Amino acid sequence: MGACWSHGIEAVTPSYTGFNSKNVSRDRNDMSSSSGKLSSASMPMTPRSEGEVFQACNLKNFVFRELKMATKNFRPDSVLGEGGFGSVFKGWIDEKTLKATKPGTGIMIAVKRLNQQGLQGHKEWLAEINYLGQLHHPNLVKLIGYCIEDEHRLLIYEFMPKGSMEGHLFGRGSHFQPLSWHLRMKVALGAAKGLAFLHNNESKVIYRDFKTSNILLDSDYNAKLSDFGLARDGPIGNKSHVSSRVLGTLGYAAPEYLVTGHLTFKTDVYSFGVVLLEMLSGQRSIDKNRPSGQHNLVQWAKPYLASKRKIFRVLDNRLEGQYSPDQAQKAAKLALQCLALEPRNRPIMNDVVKALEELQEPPRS
Ligand code: ACK
Repeated sequence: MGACWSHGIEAVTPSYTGFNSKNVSRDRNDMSSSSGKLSSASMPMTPRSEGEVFQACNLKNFVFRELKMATKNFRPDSVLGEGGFGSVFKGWIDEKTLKATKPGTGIMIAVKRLNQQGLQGHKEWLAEINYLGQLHHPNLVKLIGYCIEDEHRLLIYEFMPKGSMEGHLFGRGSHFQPLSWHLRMKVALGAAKGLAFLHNNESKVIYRDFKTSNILLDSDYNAKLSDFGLARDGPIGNKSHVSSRVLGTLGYAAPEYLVTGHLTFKTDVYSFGVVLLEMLSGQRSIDKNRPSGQHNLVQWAKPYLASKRKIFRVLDNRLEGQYSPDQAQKAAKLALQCLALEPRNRPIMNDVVKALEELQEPPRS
């Protein structure tokens, strides 16, 4: 979750992905890029006209009537979940022809349908097509197609059977068992690889909205980043940053970005640190229901992360016995590095990937 926020640098337009009541020069030495693909490598990803975006991506343009059929008329029992942008429905299509099939046959898809209030969110909808239509990597969710018809704006994705990391970390009830240490480290690594791929020299994209609700999980808990509505092309040449309106989700944004509006790859690294801390602690980054002094997880936890003896106060007690002191210390140290106030003191995502690869040992029996 998270809260709406904006910052007085520029006026903020509410959009489906940024602000809603539910949520707000590197070397080319990249191991994660090897398994990823960019359809049009040398082309800047934005800005583009709508026509250019549709042309550049190899996506199916769905007819609204067909999506209605595929989702049983967007019936409430087809709803997978709600986001600030609208609802996500499950549906069925034929694997080869991508035509809507009878529910229960073919392959499952997730259909994100934007709220139809004055086409709010069209820009983010287009950004998602622009980026996910061109960037392909095992740790980015696969966009299959889109639909634009009258006021309708929809996006069609591969179905992710385990939903979002947010649900697994913070979901209540018997449906959600607490995720083990091993699975948390696996998800952290997958998500880090996704970000490292975005940051690499060929993509050079800043994701800008890294949070647990944007990490989706397949049946094997492989993490895939979703929701590219706020993504931006990173700085090129000798530029250190891109300037932007401050958009994102409260509790995840880097402090210098909030103050200056300057976006860098290191702003994503900070958000990664917040998510890693949420995974280690099982606590939301912002929670007004915690005792005073603990509402902001990063502020509260940082002093403990820095102390070998005290990090256990931060770690999720549902994980007890699943990690060694050495693993706990390494993970806490990594989170602390990502959360460094000075962006240049944060690691690059390739180094985060390397550190997490060392934390992948299976659970002890
Ligand atoms: O945590 P969840 O079950 O997983 O609830 C949220 C909700 O929709 C709003 O984002 C779910 N969701 C989003 N995209 C997908 C997808 N591609 N496959 C399955 N569930 C999805 C997400």
